[in-house]
Amino acid sequence: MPNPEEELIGILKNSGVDFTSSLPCEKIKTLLEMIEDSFFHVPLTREEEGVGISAGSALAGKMPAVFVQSSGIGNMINALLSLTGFYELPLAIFISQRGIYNEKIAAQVPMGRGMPKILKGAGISHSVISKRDDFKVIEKKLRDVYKKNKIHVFLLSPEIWERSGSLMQDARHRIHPPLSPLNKGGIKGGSCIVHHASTPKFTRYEILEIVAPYLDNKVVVCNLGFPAKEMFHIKHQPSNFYMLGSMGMAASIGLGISLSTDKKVVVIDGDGSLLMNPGTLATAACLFPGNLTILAIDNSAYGSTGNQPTLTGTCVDLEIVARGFGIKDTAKASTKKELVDAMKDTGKGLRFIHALAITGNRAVPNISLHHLENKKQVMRFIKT
Ligand SMILES: Cc1ncc(C[n+]2csc(CCOP(=O)(O)OP(=O)(O)O)c2C)c(N)n1
Repeated sequence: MPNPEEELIGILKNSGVDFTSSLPCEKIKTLLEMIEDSFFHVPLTREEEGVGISAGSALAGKMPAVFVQSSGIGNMINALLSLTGFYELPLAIFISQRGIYNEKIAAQVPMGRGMPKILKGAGISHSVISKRDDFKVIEKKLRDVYKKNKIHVFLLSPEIWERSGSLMQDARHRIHPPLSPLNKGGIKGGSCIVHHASTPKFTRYEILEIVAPYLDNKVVVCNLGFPAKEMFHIKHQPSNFYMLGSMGMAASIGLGISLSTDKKVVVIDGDGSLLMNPGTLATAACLFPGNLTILAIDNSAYGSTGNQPTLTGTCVDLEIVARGFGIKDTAKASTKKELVDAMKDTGKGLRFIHALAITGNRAVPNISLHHLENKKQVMRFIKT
């Protein structure tokens, strides 16, 4: 008997799906690797982008399917209703539904559990796929999607993959370029390799250890996933704000804080997250807070969900992006000295530090501080 990932891919192929896109969720990392190997596939920077790209592909006669996690639906709704739905284009959306089964991240619960009601409110039809038996409905629904030009959401429970043991496997670490041979020259991934003067030596954890002494007495916004967990492990202080959800918002949260207090603010961001919301760099450049440092730890991967590559490994230089958006004080750092030199100047104006990292997460425990207690501590620090 094929494993559930193989079975699902077979169903998609039989149904004529020929254009896929995704943004990683840890619970479907094995499925995503297999999708990438089996179909034309676009790696996304934000889920909403997948709606636009899929609409374009459908306009060109393709049969698109997008794979995201439940929180990503929050990033898609407007485009889904005013583009895909409004123009009556087909789109199958496979959602890794969080917050319903063995969920370890409390921030996943509100969006994950709210999914059926949110979809109902938006007038988007959905099917609950909580076990393999439920796969039967997928083929029939896909027929409707592509024949009648409908949007249909499949809510996939993590239970499906856990039963097959695939959740236990660690995702292979893919080397760039991430684009599969099935993309047949449609995307020229290899033509825009970013060349950095020096190659990174440190993991995110090691970078955090180096910069930790420079975070004293500063508000530190820690990006969700491993950055927050590793920071908590290395140096917890009451002024650290640990994100548990809201991917892409780290720099925006830091900007909001820096515009509202004289305290120095450091944002620990990630390349995948910054690519999801790069416009916030323009807002920061324009408002020019005198106390904000954005430390972008660029491991060229969605490290927290299994090291799926991001486009900073092929096309994008985040320091140039920051400069292009108008941030003048930028630095690139891949050695200890470069990191320390860059961190010494934090708190003087608006600064963007592009720290190059190698992939790898440290096996640290979850954050033991309750998120409301975390908020209270940070607010107290800012107030004093
Ligand atoms: C809207 C949304 N989409 C996807 C996810 C799943 N997710 C959590 S952390 C993460 C990776 C973040 O990557 P990056 O910003 O590069 O930081 P790294 O983990 O590599 O340090 C992803 C994709 C999410 N939490 N929210």
